[in-house]
Amino acid sequence: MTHLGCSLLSCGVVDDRHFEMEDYQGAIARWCPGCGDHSILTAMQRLLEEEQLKPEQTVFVSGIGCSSRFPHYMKTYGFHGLHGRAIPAATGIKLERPDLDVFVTMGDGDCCSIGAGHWIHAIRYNVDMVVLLLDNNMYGLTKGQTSPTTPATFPSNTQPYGSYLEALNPLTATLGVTNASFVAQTAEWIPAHLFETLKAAYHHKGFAFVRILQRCPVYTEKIYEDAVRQPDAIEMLIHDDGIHIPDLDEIYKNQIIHDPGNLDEARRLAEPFDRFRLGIFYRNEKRPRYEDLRRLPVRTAEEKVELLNQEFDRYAV
Ligand SMILES: Cc1ncc(C[n+]2csc(CCOP(=O)(O)OP(=O)(O)O)c2C)c(N)n1
Repeated sequence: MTHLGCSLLSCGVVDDRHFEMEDYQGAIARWCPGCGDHSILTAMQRLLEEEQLKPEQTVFVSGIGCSSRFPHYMKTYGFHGLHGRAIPAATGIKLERPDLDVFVTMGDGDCCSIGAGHWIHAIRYNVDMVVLLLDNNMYGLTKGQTSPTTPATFPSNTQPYGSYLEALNPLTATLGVTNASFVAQTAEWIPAHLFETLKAAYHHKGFAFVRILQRCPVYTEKIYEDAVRQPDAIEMLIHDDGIHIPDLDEIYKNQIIHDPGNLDEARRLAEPFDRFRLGIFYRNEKRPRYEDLRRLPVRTAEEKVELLNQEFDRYAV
């Protein structure tokens, strides 16, 4: 850590810390070689460095899964909780400590299966946090069971003759929920796009949902194989209010101009299509946030203790 810029902490002490990328690096990641989670971790550490987020003011929250090991690999606060329960934990943290930057990482099983109820309601609550769906289309940690986002006919341990159902679409699902405020899709093998998407999500005030297409080299290698090799398999949504990286124009020639303020068009573009569409589908900063709407009386610590004691007295025998 070097000491460059200066800012005044609320207590009057000068905070002249400048954070380098290694200041955000936690334990050595134990993901498989070739796992897309490595690239997402690096992009996130780059983001924290660029934004100079204070490690003690930053929290990563996860459920259970390979992707949910994320908090261990960040040198910030972290909470590695229960399968499917990352969002309620993160919501509690943010409501109690609105001064913290809260990030959530979930796998597709974690978010779209066991955690689906929390996911849907959290979109409506629109509490300010960055929520990343690391979508490898399979239960990775438990070794290859069909998840809600497994493509139809793709084989797994639980459906060896191929997944019976059409995959759930996390983009249309999110965009369909009342009060959705930010929905984006990116891919971990396009680091520049991944980084810009994370940055846009971080700057959004509200529930910023990002689905990251993520390679699992063990169970779902085939799913994104063509898309990684053939830039033609990608279609970029570009706009002045969205993401446009001129350096990628030469590689990703399929582009569509999409205004992220247009919800109907966002829903249309999120429908299944023969290419993977990447970019910001929808962004609306005017959507109400639960933390701004809930009306809680401001009480001193003494008043809280007094109220607690009154409650205890009610149950005294
Ligand atoms: C209540 C509960 N049910 C089931 C499990 C077993 N389990 C652990 S991780 C996991 C799925 C992980 O898949 P995903 O969320 O897609 O994340 P990935 O490992 O692919 O990153 C399951 C079913 C558990 N830990 N807790």
